[in-house]
Amino acid sequence: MPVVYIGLGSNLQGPTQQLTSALAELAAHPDLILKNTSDLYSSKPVGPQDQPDYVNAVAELHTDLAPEALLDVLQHIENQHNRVRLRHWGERTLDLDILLYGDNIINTPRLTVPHKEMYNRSFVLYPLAQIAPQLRLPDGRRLPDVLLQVTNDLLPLR
Ligand code: ROI
Repeated sequence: MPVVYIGLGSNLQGPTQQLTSALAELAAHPDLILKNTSDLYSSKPVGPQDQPDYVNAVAELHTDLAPEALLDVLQHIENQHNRVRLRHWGERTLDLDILLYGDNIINTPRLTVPHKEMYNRSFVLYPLAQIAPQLRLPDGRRLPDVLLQVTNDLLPLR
């Protein structure tokens, strides 16, 4: 069964609760096995600075769903959280991003995996490293080597 890593983020409408309930919904989904969850972290916004800090986490899922079927599930959960997106790189209620889907490299109109920005983002890489410290990425690099390029500016929340 493919191992999938999902990034979770929120900075509106009770971000901690948004992530906690999204994780419970992932765990309860019949087609997903929630294997592991990072801590929740507070992070400064990437993008416009006049928005609240984010809460971020990463989860490891196992699933037989194809990538776009998984995306449908994630978008359904986002929509149940009254997802609002006010501007590009702006505040949002809940973001669920497929970061990695096994070793697959996916480029379709709906989906780019590995997630385009993940290699630059501390709020993805450090929670990911917490649950998969020795992960090898689809391009062959090791996560600990990628981490050396990115400053850890996160604050653990629990
Ligand atoms: N910034 C942080 N810190 N965390 C996020 O999850 C996040 N998500 C986004 C943008 C707007 C790029 N900035 C973010 O989509």
